[in-house]
Amino acid sequence: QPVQHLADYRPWPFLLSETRLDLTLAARGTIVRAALDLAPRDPDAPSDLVLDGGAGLQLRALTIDGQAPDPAHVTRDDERLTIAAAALPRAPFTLETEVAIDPEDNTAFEGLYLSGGIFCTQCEAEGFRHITFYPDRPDVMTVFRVTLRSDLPVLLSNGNPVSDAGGVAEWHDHWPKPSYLFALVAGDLVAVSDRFTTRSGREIALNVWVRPGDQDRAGFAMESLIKSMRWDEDVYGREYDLDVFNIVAVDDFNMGAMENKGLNIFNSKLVLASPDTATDTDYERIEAVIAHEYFHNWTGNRITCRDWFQLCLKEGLTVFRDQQFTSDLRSAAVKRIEDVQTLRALQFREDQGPLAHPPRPDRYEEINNFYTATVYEKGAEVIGMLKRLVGDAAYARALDLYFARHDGDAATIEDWLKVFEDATGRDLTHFKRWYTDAGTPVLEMAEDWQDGILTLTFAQSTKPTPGQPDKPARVIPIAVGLIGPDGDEVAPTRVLEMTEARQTFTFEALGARPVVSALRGFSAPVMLTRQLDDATRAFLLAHDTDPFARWEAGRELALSALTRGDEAAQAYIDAIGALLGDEAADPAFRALCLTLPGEEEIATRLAAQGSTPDPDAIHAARGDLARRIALAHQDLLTGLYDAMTVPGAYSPDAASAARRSLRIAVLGLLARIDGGERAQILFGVASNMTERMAALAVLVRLGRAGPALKVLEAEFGDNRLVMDKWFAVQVMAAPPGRAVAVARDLATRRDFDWKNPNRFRALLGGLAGNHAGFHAADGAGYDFTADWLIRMDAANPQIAARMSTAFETWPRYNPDRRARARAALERIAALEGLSRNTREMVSRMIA
Ligand code: BAL
Ligand code: ZN
Repeated sequence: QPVQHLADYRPWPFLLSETRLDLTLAARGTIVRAALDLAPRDPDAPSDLVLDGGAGLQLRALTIDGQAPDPAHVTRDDERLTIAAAALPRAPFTLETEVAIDPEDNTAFEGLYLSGGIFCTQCEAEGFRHITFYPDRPDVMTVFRVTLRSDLPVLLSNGNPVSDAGGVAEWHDHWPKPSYLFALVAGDLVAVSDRFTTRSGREIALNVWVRPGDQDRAGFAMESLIKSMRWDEDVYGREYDLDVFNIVAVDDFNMGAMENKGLNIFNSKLVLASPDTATDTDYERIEAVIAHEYFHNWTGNRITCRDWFQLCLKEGLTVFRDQQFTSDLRSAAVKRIEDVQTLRALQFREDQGPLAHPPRPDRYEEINNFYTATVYEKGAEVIGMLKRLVGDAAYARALDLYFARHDGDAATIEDWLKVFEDATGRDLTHFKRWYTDAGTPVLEMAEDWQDGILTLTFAQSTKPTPGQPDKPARVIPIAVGLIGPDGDEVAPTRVLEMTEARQTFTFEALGARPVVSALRGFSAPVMLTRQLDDATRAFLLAHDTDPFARWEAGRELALSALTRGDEAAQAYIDAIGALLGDEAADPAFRALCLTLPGEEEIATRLAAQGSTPDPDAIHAARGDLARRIALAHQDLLTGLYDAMTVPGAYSPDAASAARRSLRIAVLGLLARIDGGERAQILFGVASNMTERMAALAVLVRLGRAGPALKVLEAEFGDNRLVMDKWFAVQVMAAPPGRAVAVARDLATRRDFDWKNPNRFRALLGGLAGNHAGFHAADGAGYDFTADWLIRMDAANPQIAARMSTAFETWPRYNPDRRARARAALERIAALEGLSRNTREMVSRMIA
């Protein structure tokens, strides 16, 4: 497949009014009969009928209106089937095909496959073409009628059930949809069921389908679904539109979950939770992803994407909506800080390296390589900026217009921006750069104070990214507040709208020089730099009324302590002391302030400043600073550790999770001076997985986790999700010098079922997450990872290609590491038969 270009988009030359599928399921030789009601878009301009579908489809029959076409008019290659225009009627016609496929051999988990005896599908982005010949593109939307034939007890597809008897089930989805939203599931499953009454009084049957025995871990997913349905009605006025909503958990899944119409399929780690097996983070993630997939019903399914370049139209908006949902249900302040941390860890990192691309790319070879932090998380940030610029009321009007105008459409970013223009009268031509330009702008702020007037001068610049050497200025909303010398706010938050490369804003009639609280709420995804002394940062950490800016002040102090030596470290340690004693602050907020920036984040910061990060030095500096904090505040920390116990039975609610998060942050610090005693005790007494895993991570870091690992394995050896954590923590928290050896050892275990994406990610993702371990000076981390990418690529190209991003930062390290990383990447690139997925990723990285 050649490079795809946005500029080459053309509508499909046929209209498709209905798709009928009839599948007789078998591990080998599943028979798929498809009937497509087609008509030429323009009967006077005959066109060949080109259908996607590759070598894996064994074609058994093909007819047009019941007649087999002349074989001379039918051609096939590795990716598609073409019927010449000469063989096609000028009027509406029905194309029928029959193919055989082998789900059992499908280790790529794209199309129809088997996961532990359950037949399931994953069709986004281009999986449907592995099931039958089809116009597998998102702008071809139609209604589906599906018949499933199997002895398995549960047979599910999209839409509403029509009948289910004697091993044959029929489903009808009357909402037109593209093929990527098709799904089927067949298996021995049981449901946790409930009902939801929509605001217009319609009764919806809800089911979360799991393996027999897992029902007691599916209740939280159901609660989350009901909350999501209510929230989308209350906040966006969006009601559910079928009679049933099914969620199915499967163990082998490339992504987190998938929003197929009325039949969401989930990675089991994002459905199953119980206090003894799942952490607070797991619970929060389950709640958010259940919501995310549910919200797609309107932002993604009812309004879909015209082509895959527009992926952020549905993903950015749906991430933005799930972030709002979590903010409303939990702590908005904590959620915002967590989202910024994720953005910086994944998206800023992506923007800084060879894989940088805009939220709406204009070329790709393999679309699966663009399910990225830039499309998802930055896509959401761009919507947050739009909302900030137009205001909440105008945002709500624009969204209502979007749903009214585009329901049933396959839409574009241009359509999206036009509804904002029409709803607000604004011209968003300049703003659109956020969608088309890659890279993270650096925003420099300078202050001037004279005669009661404060002048702020901002200058923005963005480094070149692949294919985009010039970076014109963008529209940047900069939320600013002013704090007086006594700590009181003297000016409420004002959103400055920067549109030029350099721009000045003034604040007048001020009594005394205030301290500027800038980029409040992280009002734009930029890197703010300003000359600020540590005392002023400490002042902001103590007094800023904006929680993000307050946390950010502490973050800057921490980074300064980690990169500038002793004096800066003392300023940070003192400021942390003040925060530890601030009992009015949310414990989760205090935990976020107390957790030092990760090693990867420190490396990203150093690289942005033009330095070469040294992974071992970063690891050592971070450990030293944590030890100094623990020594300086031993009494306060010990008091907090005892005070933050959560009495009673475990509950995953935000307030309880907040206390546990502070206790865990404190545990991590105290372990620097108590030799891991508290962690040892906590691991033994805790009955919830949150505290047990936190304790285990500490013990692994200290090299004394052997007995605890054995205990956990004995207890949960047959629980895949717990064992994934067990694999991951050993590699991620290992002392860097041991990380590769530990990973190598674990990879030889019988239960290292590497074809399972979760297990593979646990081990290889664990190593990639151990910054100094992955970047070991001898290149062992690179070599080990490359070996496994090569092996995985032959089985599951999507997973190999995504994991290859472990290498995306390689150009920022020293020449020796660069040479070793490059050699590992070149070894992959030289491989014959490498997938398109991994080839594209590796060649972009070494371009
Ligand atoms: N559409 C792929 C999975 C998700 O983003 O919801
Ligand atoms: Zn999504």
